[in-house]
Amino acid sequence: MKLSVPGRLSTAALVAGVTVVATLLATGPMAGAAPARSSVTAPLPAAAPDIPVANVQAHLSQLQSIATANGGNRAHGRTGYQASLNYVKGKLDAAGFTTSVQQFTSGGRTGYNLIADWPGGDLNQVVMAGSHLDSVTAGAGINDNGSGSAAVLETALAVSRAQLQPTKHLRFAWWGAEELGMVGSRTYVNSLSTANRAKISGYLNFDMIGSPNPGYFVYDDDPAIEKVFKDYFAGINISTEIETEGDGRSDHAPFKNAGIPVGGLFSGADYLKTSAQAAKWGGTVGQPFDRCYHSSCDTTANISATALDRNSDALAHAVWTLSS
Ligand code: DTR
Ligand code: CA
Ligand code: ZN
Ligand code: ZN
Repeated sequence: MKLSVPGRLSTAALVAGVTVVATLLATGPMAGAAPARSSVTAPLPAAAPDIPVANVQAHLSQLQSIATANGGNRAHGRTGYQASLNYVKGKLDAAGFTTSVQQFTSGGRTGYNLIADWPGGDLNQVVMAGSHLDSVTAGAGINDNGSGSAAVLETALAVSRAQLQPTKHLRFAWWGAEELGMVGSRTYVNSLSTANRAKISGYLNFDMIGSPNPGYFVYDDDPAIEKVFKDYFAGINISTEIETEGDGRSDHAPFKNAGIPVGGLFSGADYLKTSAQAAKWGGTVGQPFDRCYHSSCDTTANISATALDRNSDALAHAVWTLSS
């Protein structure tokens, strides 16, 4: 359960507050006394809201239905990927985001990235959160990577519900053709001018965050971003480990190679959970974190709702914190 924290005070409210205090001092019993220091201090950065895991799971159900209706997958260059992108884009357009679709070709097929900007914030300081939307051809790709895509989508929708006014500019992304070698994210980074790359203060990646036999792994590429995630999990008494198997294995790699600070979360793939890990996280020793990795059984049944919930809330916390 997260405490509800009032959102950021608007400037008008702040001015009104100062005006009221000033008026009371000028006319009340304190009149003529040395002016008191303003009792209004700068508002604390608003705390992120709880991300309803039921909402995230509803997105996963939609992605599952899309795969089922499109040959069983949501892979690059197939109709299931296009339908997945249309679903996510429709939610974002309705929520007030400025969306754009970036087209590219890979393996003789056309691929697409979806970029969604939240209007406002300093365009010279852009905080990005992203995930790959494509699956492998073997299946629906619900944990890999519907989980990351749905959590990033629901966090973006939470930004809209809150009408967040962050100091920095927020941009969200859903990448195509990650499974072919981070093709979509590399296309995006390569398309940026040097000046526009420099404006990205951080990129947060979420690829497999609902594994059924979950671990809680935090990317250690940038210490400041890593600390935001580790502090969050410490606050809910969940141990974390440094993510060690993924260097270069997901969409943060092109950003890191361009010198952009990166971070992210991962709940594990085909590696086996050790007894030490099971002692702190529960689950099954000697089994993969996700036994359906890149398989047809990567369906909505292949998700730990607890891991999905915790990682979605950590994602929102990082977005709110790093953009404040
Ligand atoms: N390459 C990702 C899965 C993956 C494997 N190891 C890591 C580490 C960090 C993030 C992702 C991954 C995929 O198959 O999509
Ligand atoms: Ca939650
Ligand atoms: Zn994969
Ligand atoms: Zn993946």
